[in-house]
Amino acid sequence: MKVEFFDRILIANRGEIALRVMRTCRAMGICTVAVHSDADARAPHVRFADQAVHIGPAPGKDSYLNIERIIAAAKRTGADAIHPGYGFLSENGEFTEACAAAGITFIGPTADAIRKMGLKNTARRMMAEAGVPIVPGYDGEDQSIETLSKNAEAIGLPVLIKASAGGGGKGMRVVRVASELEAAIESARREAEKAFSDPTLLLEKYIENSRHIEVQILGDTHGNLIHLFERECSIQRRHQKIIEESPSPAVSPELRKQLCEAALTAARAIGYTNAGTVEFILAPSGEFYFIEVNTRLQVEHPVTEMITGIDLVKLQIEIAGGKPLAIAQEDLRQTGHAIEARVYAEDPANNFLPATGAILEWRPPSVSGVRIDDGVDAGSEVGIHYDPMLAKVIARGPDRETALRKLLYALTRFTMLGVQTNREFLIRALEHPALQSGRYHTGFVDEHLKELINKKPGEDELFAAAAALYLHKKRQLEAAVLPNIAPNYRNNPFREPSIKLQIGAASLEVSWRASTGDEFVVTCGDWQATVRLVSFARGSVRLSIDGLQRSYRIGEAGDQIFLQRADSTKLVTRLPRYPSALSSSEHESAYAPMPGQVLRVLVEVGQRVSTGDALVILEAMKMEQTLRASADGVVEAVHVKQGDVVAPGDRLVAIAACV
Ligand code: MV4
Repeated sequence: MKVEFFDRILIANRGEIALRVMRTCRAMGICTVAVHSDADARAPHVRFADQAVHIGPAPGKDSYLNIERIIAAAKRTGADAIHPGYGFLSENGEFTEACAAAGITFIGPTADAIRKMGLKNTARRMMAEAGVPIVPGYDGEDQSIETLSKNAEAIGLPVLIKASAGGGGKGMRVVRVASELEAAIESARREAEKAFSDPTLLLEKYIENSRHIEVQILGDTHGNLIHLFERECSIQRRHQKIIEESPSPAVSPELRKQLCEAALTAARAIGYTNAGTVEFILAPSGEFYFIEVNTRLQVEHPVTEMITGIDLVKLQIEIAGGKPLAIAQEDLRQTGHAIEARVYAEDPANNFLPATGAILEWRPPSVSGVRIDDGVDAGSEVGIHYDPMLAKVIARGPDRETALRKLLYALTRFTMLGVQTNREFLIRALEHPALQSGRYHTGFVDEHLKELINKKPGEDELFAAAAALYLHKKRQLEAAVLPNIAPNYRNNPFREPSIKLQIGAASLEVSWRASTGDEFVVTCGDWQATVRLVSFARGSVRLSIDGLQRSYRIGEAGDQIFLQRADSTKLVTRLPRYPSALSSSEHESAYAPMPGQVLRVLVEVGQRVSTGDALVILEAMKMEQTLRASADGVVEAVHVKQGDVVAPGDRLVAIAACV
């Protein structure tokens, strides 16, 4: 028997989606080829693949976006098809054509479909013609300021200006007052030209408080077309989705029929093949409108897989191989409920600034009904070159409440240490009454931001106590095994041991007194508690603090100690117990850690300072940041004054040794 199907597929992507595609290839008995940049030589997707090809330096444009290198890698390894994942080259018509020219099958829609849907004005016109509801607006060729202004007035404010070639919110402007219209058009036009080399704009009535709902579609090359129901994606921040679910709490069976029918009409109008998504916005009135088509497998596709039991990647591969769809619309059911949360390396309290660093520990939990698609491992470096999404956690249940509870539980049990993530932010979002009720819209994150990032009071002391007792116990055990290692330890057995720690802007001194066995009386400022060390292992402690027993996972990197509890994570830094004064030739400086403005200068030249003393208060990323002395000494120079705007790395205060 001649096997005509693919023998080997190259995955032109990285991270979780490369792994996810490879798992299906493996299940189908198809060999996999990974590609990787310098930064990813030992990445999980590279290790999982049967073969891997190095394609260039870390920046995306030199590696994962380099069409020539990827085609060459496919030829070299004899891959007969390429799966692009999402992002990178997944919606690039030129790449699709380059695959065809090289005799390699592109697993996705045609170059024609990608190009037509990549231009929002073309897509809008096609949909209008096909009878799919579109938002009142203007998508004409005449781009003169007069015509655009006239049309904006006719549509009525508020108006949303969109870049035709746009994506990710680039070139988008909401205009609420007529006097700002012209300036907004000009600036959107400049941004579109710069980002997409295409200044074409379109105008739409801006729908306030809308929900973002999309329908998954699949078409084969034999004219069969199906939908796989909707996904609700309204929990986003700056066009980055965070939480997605299906079914949408806002969609009735009647509305679902209309949405899915509209999506099929859209797909038919394009002659769509392979997997795609038709996006709609749902107005508070219950009316819905087409906004765009995504011509790729989407990040949130597992939500659909969990409620339909369908492997979308398997069907993508079969469709690309020319097979007719093996399932009919009547065979598909939306069973139960699924919710996905995206774990990003970022700091929500710092304007969601991407976080970087080495992952010390990474332990996805095993919870029935919960799927975790991750792309990193302990030892992975999270850098600046790629998308900061580390993992997706997707939970399924017979109903929404069960799915939500399982997702929350999985997030509380997911150990991730070493790099700041949005884990706690996700937990708070999922616990929020507005999300739990299902009555939310795309303004959810902005509206509730304060509640979602607020720190719980009194937690620092608990974490400081956990860190201190962990270090104490570790030192004690090491001293018992190797008495030479800590010669100073217990140099005075009657003195109360203590340790200085920094958590955020606070420096805390934790001291403890052993009573019996592993029971301690711990003091930290005004806080005092009886703490029992229930168990101790490398990387974790279980403590009973005034009778409440909980586990803390712990990762150490030099003086930095990362601690994680079910619903909270802290970075604790060890400070020298007796801060050493600078020697006469040494200098220390405080530098601006990020762009900001000087709110207050707290020291003057000649003033003596001790380690940890506040020097300057900056307002950066809308937060106050206190910069502190890193050594004992004398202020030698103050380089800034109140109101100054500073850039990252600018020197603020210099400290010299005391003489
Ligand atoms: C809209 C809209 C309201 N009215 N169009 C289009 C691209 C997608 N990423 C967001 N899009 C929207 N298009 C009209 N006519 C609302 C959104 C939208 C949105 C807009 C601003 C800020 C956040 C948003 C989140 C989801 C959807």
